[in-house]
Amino acid sequence: MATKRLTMAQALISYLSRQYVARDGQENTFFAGVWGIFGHGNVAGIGQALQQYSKDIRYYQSRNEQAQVHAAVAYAKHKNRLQTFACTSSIGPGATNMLTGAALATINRIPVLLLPGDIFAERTQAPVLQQLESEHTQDISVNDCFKPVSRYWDRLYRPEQLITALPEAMGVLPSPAETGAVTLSLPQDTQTQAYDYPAEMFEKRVWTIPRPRPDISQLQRAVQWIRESKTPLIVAGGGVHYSEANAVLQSFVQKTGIPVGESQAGKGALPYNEPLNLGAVGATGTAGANIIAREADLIIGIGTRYSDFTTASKTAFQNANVRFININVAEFDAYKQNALPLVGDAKVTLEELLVAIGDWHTSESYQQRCRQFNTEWDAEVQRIYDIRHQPLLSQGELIGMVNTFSRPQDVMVCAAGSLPGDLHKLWRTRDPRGYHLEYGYSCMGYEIAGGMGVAMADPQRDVYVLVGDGSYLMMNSEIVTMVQEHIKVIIVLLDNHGFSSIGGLSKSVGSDGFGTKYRYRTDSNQLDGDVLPIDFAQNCASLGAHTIKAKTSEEFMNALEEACRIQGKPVCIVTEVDRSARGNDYESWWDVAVAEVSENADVQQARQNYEANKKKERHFI
Ligand SMILES: Cc1ncc(C[n+]2csc(CCOP(=O)(O)OP(=O)(O)O)c2C)c(N)n1
Ligand SMILES: [Mg+2]
Repeated sequence: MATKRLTMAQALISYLSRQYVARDGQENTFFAGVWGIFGHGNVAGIGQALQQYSKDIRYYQSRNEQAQVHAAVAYAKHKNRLQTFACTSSIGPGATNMLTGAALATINRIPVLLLPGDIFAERTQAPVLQQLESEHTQDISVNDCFKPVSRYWDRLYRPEQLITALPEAMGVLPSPAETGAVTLSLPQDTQTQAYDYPAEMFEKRVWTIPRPRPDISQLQRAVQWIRESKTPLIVAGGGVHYSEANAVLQSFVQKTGIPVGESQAGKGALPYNEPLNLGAVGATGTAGANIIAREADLIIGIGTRYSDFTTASKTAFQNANVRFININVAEFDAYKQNALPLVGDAKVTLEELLVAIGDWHTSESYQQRCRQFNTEWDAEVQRIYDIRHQPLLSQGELIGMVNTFSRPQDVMVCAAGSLPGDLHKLWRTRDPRGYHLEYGYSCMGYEIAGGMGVAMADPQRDVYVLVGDGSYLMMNSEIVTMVQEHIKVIIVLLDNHGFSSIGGLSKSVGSDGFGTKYRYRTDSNQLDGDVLPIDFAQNCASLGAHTIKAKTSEEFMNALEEACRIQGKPVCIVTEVDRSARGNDYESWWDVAVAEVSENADVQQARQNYEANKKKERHFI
């Protein structure tokens, strides 16, 4: 057997550069590169290997290990999971900085390979700098924290363990059903140890991504259920995008007359102006989608994991006889809501259903009602887009300006705060890739790093990152990486002096926005003084971004024009928005538990409302 003598890190990097995936006959490298920050836990191992193989696989330097995972995940999400990055870190804090990113990847079902450095396998030196010691075992490090947030986890004490670990990791990463974060924990000494690896390990390997089809008898039953239904509704989730099922979904909807509600991950499954697209469904849904969901006798979930936002905390589906059919490549999700599970790829399953269903369609009156909802909703969106709030802009009109200004193919990126709820309802998605919301983990700080990942994945499109002041402050450092890499995104920073979203939530639970404003502490010992003097424009300019301040709608539109002319570096438009000019909820509810006892009358009232709403929560057993 031919062998190649390499360090474990060299073997790993060399192997990664030769992994490909193929779907529908289209082939590409699976790893677009390796993100990393070096420390003593990876500089001599992975760092040396990356330098040696820099012609085969590109190294990218980030400012923060969490941010690099966000960038990788955003990249992979935009690529419909067909390509991602590996992320390397040192041991200790560098490694644990990636934990949040790992959880985000796994929750959103997005592939990313994490390579945290680990303490010496040899142990002679222990405790090393940044080592967490345990009195009970030496077989533990902070990297064990990755176990619950990874789909696959391993620690490689010996270089030859790579030979069996890597195929297992690759069995998970490109798998539509299994994917998420994969963590290979790499002790710093093991990374540098040499071994005679089998040469065939370094040959090009293509992993075919299957399109599994559902069980035929389940499919026939599903057809029967659909034919029996009078008021069915499709709930489109992220799986529609990942499977690239948009076109077949559109044919399915047009042929069967079944309307669609979209989850955050599923938004853009259909264009906003497809007549039977009711838009956002659930806690942040449109009136039409939520009314139809409430009455529907059949829900067809496609690629959705039924988060509480999608189901309005299990209150969205109130028809006593409602049944569920779930099309999902992951068995775990397919069985949710006590559904008839069609375990399979969304695209081919819809193709099969389309044939099997024949000429059946919903009644003209039902379709007419749904089309009416679509039209009425668009008028509501326009009303909000047209608001000219004084003296500060409202968030809704700002979303309207970005939407109207951007081209259909451009991408809007967001993750946390009050923006996601407004965007879910108000963003007119014209292209399946146009709406990028990380709402599985809704992680403050994802926005800018994520926007960079999307821009790297698709340089033909302009990327608009919509970010609140809170999220911006939590993680803005990848602006520097974009400057370094000549990457452009347009960051629209909405300054409302703190957490408008949680402030509103706090009010709704009777707590008056406590702790959610960016204000000075005063003699009353509360954070109720003047607003903090944060100069966001100077802040992003200091990192190297082209920065524009805008106050009025006219200034904001001019700023967008100016932003379009800038090339090869990030642009940041800083604008103040009115914290109190918030969007409405439409026919929906979200379960946030309220204090059962309190001396505060507002809390008592909130609790009463809470208990009344909670009665609508349903089990589907
Ligand atoms: C990492 C992280 N910490 C805390 C939260 C809880 N949280 C959700 S939104 C939010 C406030 C966001 O503030 P900002 O970005 O200014 O947006 P705004 O609410 O003002 O629209 C907080 C603290 C979160 N989603 N992510
Ligand atoms: Mg804010």
